[in-house]
Amino acid sequence: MGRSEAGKTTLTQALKGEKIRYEKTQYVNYFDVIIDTPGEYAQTASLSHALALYAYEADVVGLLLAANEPYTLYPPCITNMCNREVVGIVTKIHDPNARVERAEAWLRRAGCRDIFFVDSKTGEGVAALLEHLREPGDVMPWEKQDELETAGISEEHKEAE
Ligand SMILES: Nc1nc2c(ncn2[C@@H]2O[C@H](COP(=O)(O)OP(=O)(O)OP(=O)(O)O)[C@@H](O)[C@H]2O)c(=O)[nH]1
Ligand SMILES: [Mg+2]
Repeated sequence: MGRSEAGKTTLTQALKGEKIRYEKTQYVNYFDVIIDTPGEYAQTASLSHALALYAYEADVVGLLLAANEPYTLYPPCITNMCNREVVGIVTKIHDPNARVERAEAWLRRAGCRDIFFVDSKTGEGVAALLEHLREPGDVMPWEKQDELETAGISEEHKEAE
């Protein structure tokens, strides 16, 4: 969750290894394991209650903050409202107006202990986030090739089958 333009949908695409394309979020989207919410839910009091409900459907809640945001929506210690793990995610870290340390400080003040720094367009930092979210048995995209090679199967070989 996070305000509109914070980069929630773009990060969702990056986590799924998809081509990045702009798509305004108009309603809550359930991808297989990711719940992407519209920024308006975080910005509008009457809609914000929905975020509390969706948080309870998640194992991990990500509070997104773009590094170029001029102010924060997150009040101090807001993570205490939620009995799920809450991680902070700073996006747009290379924006010309990025103030990464300030964004990090805002997320720390909100109560996030683990904070990730990403540029979803280049993919920087996305692997660290995936690693954090990894569950036993998950195979990361970059491990797939190693696994096939260990098993003596090359990617071309597999495709030819
Ligand atoms: N360079 C860069 N651009 C980003 C990054 N994240 C998002 N953007 C751009 O910022 C714009 C808004 O990103 P979205 O992912 O649509 O933002 P959102 O949080 O889903 O916004 P809503 O759906 O309105 O709530 C798009 O043009 C993205 O390409 C990032 O990490 N780096
Ligand atoms: Mg969106």
